Amino acid sequence: MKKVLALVMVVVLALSVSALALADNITIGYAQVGHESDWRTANTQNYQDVFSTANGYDLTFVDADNDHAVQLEAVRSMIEADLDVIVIAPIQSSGWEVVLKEAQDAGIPVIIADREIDVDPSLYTAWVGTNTENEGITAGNWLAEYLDGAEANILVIEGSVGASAAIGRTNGFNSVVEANDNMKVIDSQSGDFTQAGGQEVMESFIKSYNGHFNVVVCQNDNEAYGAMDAMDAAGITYGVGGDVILISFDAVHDGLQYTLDGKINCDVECNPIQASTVEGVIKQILNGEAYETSTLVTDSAFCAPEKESSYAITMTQEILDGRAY
Ligand code: GYE
Repeated sequence: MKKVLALVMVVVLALSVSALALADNITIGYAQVGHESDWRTANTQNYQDVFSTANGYDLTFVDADNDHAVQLEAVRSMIEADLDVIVIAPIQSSGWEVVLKEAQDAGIPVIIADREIDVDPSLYTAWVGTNTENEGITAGNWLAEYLDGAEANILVIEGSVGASAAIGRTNGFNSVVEANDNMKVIDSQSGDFTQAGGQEVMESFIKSYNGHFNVVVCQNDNEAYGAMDAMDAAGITYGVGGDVILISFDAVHDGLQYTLDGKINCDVECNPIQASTVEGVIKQILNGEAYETSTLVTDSAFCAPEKESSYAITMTQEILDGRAY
């Protein structure tokens, strides 16, 4: 009997110790956009690795499947659960005032990550992400230099409507187009940052403009994979020596493989590995230290091994081998 009692006591003790350990963990909510792209999958994995139980966190992860209303609801339940910190990768840039005010009233710090939102910055605690307008400018500059004055009739497959990553890349790229008389955007449609969307838009572009375009810009790698499938099916060649110059964004592993192979001419990087930077800011906030209210995750651009560029690094096997995502 005594033995049983001792055992029960040990179990109770062990349970309360682990409950204590859990209670000590920092509770983080991550309201993720969805799973639309390889970039997104890498970003999710990165958050799960960094905000793990072993690292002292309890992560509430919600995949909002590119639905703004679902994402708002996810944030609301995180506020209700009184988490220590909420991180939001906003699907769209507008519509955030009310829920951010609710988080603020509840005293929960909010980090906006990856994309940007159109609100007064006093409504959130900090921002960590990439400069997508600069990415668009880099793509435009790479193209202007590559063309060397030749005519460009450009089709753009944009990212998701209302997403700052799409708005920024469009604005940045268009600013270079406007400054170059030889460059013209003949059409621009959303492929929703997905491979299926990229393929669908490219198929309809081919129907409307076959023979009248020589540049395709896809605002992420997955859209580029879809556009390649559509061009393959229509017998249109692209990349180094092809009918069409193909530009992409993200520079995830497969995108860079295509760049190395000369199928994508230029792939502008957007780094999905942002969780450690976010973690650094969270630690400062929770420790009551001074923290960065805005942290830029920097990235480069890569081009096919055909022609040197002042705006992109020439792709090599070593660069590809060194990629973690
Ligand atoms: O380019 C795309 C993803 O917000 C920067 O979202 C991110 C974009 C990225 O779905 O692949």
